[in-house]
Parts: sequence; structure tokens; C-alpha cells
Amino acid sequence: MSRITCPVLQTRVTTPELAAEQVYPGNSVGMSGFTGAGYPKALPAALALRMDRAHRRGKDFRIGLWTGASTAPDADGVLAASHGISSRLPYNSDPTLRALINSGDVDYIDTHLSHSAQNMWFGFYGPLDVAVVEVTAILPGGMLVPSSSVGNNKTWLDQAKRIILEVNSWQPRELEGFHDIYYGAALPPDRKPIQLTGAMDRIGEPYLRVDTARVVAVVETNRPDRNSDFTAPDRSSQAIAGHLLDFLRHEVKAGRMPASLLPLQSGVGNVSNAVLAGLDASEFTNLLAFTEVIQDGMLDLLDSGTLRAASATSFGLSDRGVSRFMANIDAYKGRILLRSEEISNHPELVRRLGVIAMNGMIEADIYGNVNSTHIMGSAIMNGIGGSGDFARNAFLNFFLSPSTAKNGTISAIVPMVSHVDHTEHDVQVIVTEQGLADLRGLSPKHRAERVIRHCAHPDFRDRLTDYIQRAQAARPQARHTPHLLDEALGWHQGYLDTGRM
Ligand code: 0RQ
Repeated sequence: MSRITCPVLQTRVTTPELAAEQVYPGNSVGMSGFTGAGYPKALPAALALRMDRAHRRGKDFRIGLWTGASTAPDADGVLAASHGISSRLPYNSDPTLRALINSGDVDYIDTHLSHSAQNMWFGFYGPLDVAVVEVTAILPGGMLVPSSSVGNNKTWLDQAKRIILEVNSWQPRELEGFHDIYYGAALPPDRKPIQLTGAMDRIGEPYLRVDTARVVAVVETNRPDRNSDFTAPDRSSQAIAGHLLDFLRHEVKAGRMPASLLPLQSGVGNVSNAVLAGLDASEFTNLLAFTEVIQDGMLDLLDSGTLRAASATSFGLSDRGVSRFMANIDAYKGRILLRSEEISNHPELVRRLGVIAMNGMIEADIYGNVNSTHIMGSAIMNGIGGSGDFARNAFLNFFLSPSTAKNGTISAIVPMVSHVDHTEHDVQVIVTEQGLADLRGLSPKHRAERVIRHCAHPDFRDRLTDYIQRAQAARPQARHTPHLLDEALGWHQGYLDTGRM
């Protein structure tokens, strides 16, 4: 049976090629998609062909591309390969696009995920020409059943001058009812409190609204999301997870949080998956998640009952995870809610609920500043994503990383981070496979001692200790956060000079 039951929108069904003609050079385009889920599957490739043709004729055809977060090779990837992206926001993990950002060909605006929609509403990004949004189905009255991610879709649909919908019949029709789309947002000075006091509260509607008059094309697809496989947690990730779990036990024992903890936010990647696996094997039970992404580890927790329910904005599953989810989809209904990313990551809600935030990092410095985004200060890896939304406002935040990178040759603990995403004022707990440094309530001097002693790899510990001792001795009148600036900045230059990077 057709997934498009709205008579008006049935008349707009067309091919990806004809739909792509609705996108013009220089347009701002808001696409769906978040961590490889729910991105448009057909339109980007058709648009990339149009761009290739224009470029062969010597004409410039590039767009400003806005998404929920990362998409996939057949969205970000094809458009980047056609040199069709002039600017991009927010989070990206596509390697082709990353290379173009780092070569200076694409302007990348690395905004907090919770800010991306409101910046659009505030008018900070200018007008949105086209929205390209994947949905699961179109209902008779024109309401849209969202697909496997919500991201910024509500804002793109509300704001775009022209709308292209992709209806993907690969997405399970049973997704109807998994979403909670909040329509109560207003702009300052008329904003009201968001009436969400529990992680699983429903404050919105199960559907996305669309003004059918602005829908210029509807394209039918049947293609899977980009589902990334996870490698089994290695020893380092398991050690990081072990330290973190011990610390949670300690906090419960100290009476600082309930036995069922507080709502969890978990970043993506193998360390985060190891933490989820560790939780599943632990005594913790009856937990809640208020997070961005439902990854395989979250399904494990839901299946075992360790996790009662999870609120997020997107799935981020492996192929195996998708099969599992689809086979048991009705059992997850009511236990998984997908919201817009401005709500899943909302600072007001993260702080009210007292979220425990756990995110990866590239490096931390001895004073607790964290770099989540840049390699050697200059090259972007992915982007800040939701890490700042959660960490800054969390009840408790953790930043996790192996203590070294590149086969042990580079220390993830440095005198001064080469780029700052999370400042010493925000960062609470740093964890590596070596141990955990609880920095709450400590002055810079004590933070440095703890980070070096507990988190640095033994191969780098003496060098860091020597650095801090000499920095303290250098200027007796400047011992609050002592640094040897030339040496601190030269630390990374040393890696570059010796060819380690
Ligand atoms: O490079 O791929 O060339 O080998 O950085 O490192 O160890 O694979 O780390 O996949 O766990 O990601 C911070 C990037 C960690 C991620 C980051 C090199 C390393 C490798 C990746 P190669 P790993 P992970 C919710 C929360 C920001 C957004 C966020 C991230 C590559 O967690 O993007 O938290 N976070 N969002 O070799 C030089 C160092 C290095 C280094 C690592 N110190 N020096 N290179 N690398 N450390 C999700 C969303 O918001 C959507």
C-alpha cells in the first residue's frame, strides 16, 4: 500500500531528477539526517549530477547545506565529491567533506546542535530556500510520520520556501507513534518554560506538520539508512568503562545520586558503547536515558531491562541493531521517544533533569580544558555535536579517551589543549584507561596533579610533571594556572616536526 495517502501530495510525486531541479545554485538547503539515520537517499545524488553538469559547463553550482548532524556517503559524501557544498552546519563525520573543510574549500560552522534550529529562527543564518526531508509516510490530511531521526526537520519544514519530501518505504511503518514533536517554542521575549519534567514526558505531537502549498516535490525511495558497525570494545575502552562505573557506584554510595542514577547521555563511538556494555553487565537497573542517539548498546540495555526507557533525536544502529529493532519494534514503542534536537539537547531540560553526560574527546589539558574537535589545533575531526549542550548543563559530566593516540606516540593529556571546546569551568571528570580524575571543586594546581597522576600515560607522566614544576617555578607571582607558553604551544608543534602527525 502506498505510504502517500494525502491526495494533494500524491499529485506532487515525481522523480529525484525533476525534484532536484527545484534546487538552484547558491541556495541554502536544510536536509534531514542525524548520525546516518533519516537522511534523504535519492535527492542528493540527483542534485550532485546537476552540479557536475554545471561544473563541466564552467558554471558554479554550490549550496549551503544544513542538516541535523552527520549524514552518509550518499548525502554529504556525493555532494562533497561534486564540489557542491559551499558551507555546512552543524556536525559532520563524512571523510570526503571533512577533507574539503580542512583544505579550506568548504566553510564549516560548528555550532552546538541545540543552537542550530534556534539560530535559524533568530535569523542568524538568513533564509532557508529548500528543505529536503525524509519521512516514513504522509497521512491523508498531510501530516508527516517522521523517520529514523528528527534532528532539525521541524525547523527546516517550518522555514523553507520550497519543500521536497522523500518517503522511504524501507523505514518501518510502525515508527508512527515513536516521535514527540514540540510545537510550543516561541522567540524571546515570549518564551515560556518547556513543560518537560521527566525524561519520557510527551510534550508534543507524533507528527511533523507541513504546509502542503510549499511542497514542490515528493520522491519515493526504498533504501536503508547508513548503519555503521561497531567493533567489540577493546581493552582500553573496557578499562575506561570500568573506571566510570566504579565512580558512579561511589557517587551513589556517597548519597549524591539515586541507585537508579540520573538520566544518561552517551556520545557515539566505541568508548561510549563500551560504557553501555559495562552498564549492562553491572548491578545498575531501572535507568533512563535523555540523550541524542539510540545506538546498539542502548537496545541491549532496553532488552535486558537495565534501561527503562530512552529519549533521543535519532537512531544510530548497526545493520544487526536495525534487524533487532525491526523484529521487535512494538515492544520498543513507548520506551523510545524521538524528539527535535533542540529539545533532546535543550540546556534547560538537561539541567532540570540532572543528566549524566558521557562524551569522547581528542585531548584534555592538565587544567581540565577539553578539545573534542580538532587534530593538532587546525584540522577538524567531526565537530562539537551535542557534547557542549550536555556537558555544560549536566549534573555530572565525563570526558573519555584513551590516554594516547597513534600507537602510543601522542599523549591525549597535554599542557595546553590545541583547541578548546569545553573549558576548565565546565569539565568535571576526565577518564582514560589509566584512571579517572575527579576535578570537581579543585583549584587548577590540584586539577593538574590529579589529571597527570590518574589520566596521563606513564610514558608521558614525567614530562608533564616536569612541565608543571618548571611552570610553577618560572613566575612566583603567576602560580594560579602556571604555564610556559612557548613550551605549551610547542608541545603539539613537536609532534608535527617529528612527523608523528
Ligand atoms: O584518527 O581515524 O585517523 O585513526 O582522531 O579518534 O580514537 O577513533 O575516537 O571515534 O571515539 O571519537 C572526540 C572525535 C572521538 C568523538 C571524538 C585521532 C585518532 C583517530 C578519532 P584516525 P578515535 P572516537 C554525541 C556527542 C565530539 C562530538 C560529541 C567526537 C581520530 O567523540 O566527534 O562528543 N566528539 N558528540 O587517531 C591526534 C590526539 C588524538 C588523535 C584521537 N590526541 N591527537 N589525533 N586522535 N586523539 C554525538 C553527536 O553529537 C552527534
